[in-house]
Amino acid sequence: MAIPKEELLKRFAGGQRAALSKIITLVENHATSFPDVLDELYPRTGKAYRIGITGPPGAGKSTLVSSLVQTIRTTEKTVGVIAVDPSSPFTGGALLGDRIRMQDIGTDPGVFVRSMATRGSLGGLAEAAGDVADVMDAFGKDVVITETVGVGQCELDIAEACYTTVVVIVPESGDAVQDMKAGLMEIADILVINKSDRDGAEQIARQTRAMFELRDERNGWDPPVILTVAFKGDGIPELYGHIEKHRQFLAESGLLEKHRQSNVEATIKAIVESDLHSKTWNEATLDRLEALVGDVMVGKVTPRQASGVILKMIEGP
Ligand SMILES: Nc1nc2c(ncn2[C@@H]2O[C@H](COP(=O)(O)OP(=O)(O)OP(=O)(O)O)[C@@H](O)[C@H]2O)c(=O)[nH]1
Ligand SMILES: [Mg+2]
Repeated sequence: MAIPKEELLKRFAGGQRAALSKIITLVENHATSFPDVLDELYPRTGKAYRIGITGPPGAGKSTLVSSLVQTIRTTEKTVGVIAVDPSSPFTGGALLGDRIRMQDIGTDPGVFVRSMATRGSLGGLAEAAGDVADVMDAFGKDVVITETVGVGQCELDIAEACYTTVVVIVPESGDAVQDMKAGLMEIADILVINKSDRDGAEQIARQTRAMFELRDERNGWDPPVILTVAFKGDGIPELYGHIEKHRQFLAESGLLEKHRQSNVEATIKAIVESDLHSKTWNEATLDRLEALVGDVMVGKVTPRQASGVILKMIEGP
């Protein structure tokens, strides 16, 4: 690392954006210093309110986030944004493009935006997204918004690790509502029908409200359904109002504390699992694996017997 860790942490504590950016990179790349750095920062986390925004590709999530950030900024709160594996670049049209309303957030010192690509073998995407959110939290962001494309379980998990999950769909999903992946609807604390300047928005709103009425209330919270036109900012203050209401609901019912606890549990498990994984596969076990594959192929051992051999190697004598 070019800058010594102590100096980097000092700059981070002093509110320097470059240090924030650098630490996120360390964390993302699993640099050797990253567990230390995260441990140093951990006591400073726990203050940021975490909002997850998820939905199908191209639903207008980034545009909505830009607009939401502007609404939040009118309250002087600072915001961190994490865009996980966006199919279109967050810093492109939606953020800095020709939409006058969107222009400010890219240069606003109270806003920090970071895109994260899918991680290869370095560890779980969910774990990394959680770590980056922790870093922004420790930096002092009042709100951290994570945008994920809600198509995979991992992305849904990331969204649900946030305190308030906003699911964004579009009128075109209308016919698909019945067989809409249950997962997406299940995790919604707030449902947004974006692009409601298009036909069918009211209809899908009615359908989804009916769906929500049929199912059991989630711990006493009824997910509101809101119509928005993200690039005009229509419906965004209303959305923020519902996010605040949900936050209040969680705090007063004690569910926020429970949510935090289950996030801590998930984090500990994820670290244990990823450490076990990296301890398992070293040069010796990988060599043995290759040999065992051959043995299985010629019928000398079964896959289960082969895995027993590997497990014995790890457990030691
Ligand atoms: N008509 C209409 N178009 C919108 C609205 N909101 C966003 N869009 C457009 O939809 C397109 C996709 O917007 P994005 O904000 O990039 O969508 P996204 O969901 O973040 O996309 P991915 O991150 O790639 O999944 C852009 O061309 C936006 O300008 C809206 O309310 N109405
Ligand atoms: Mg996006």
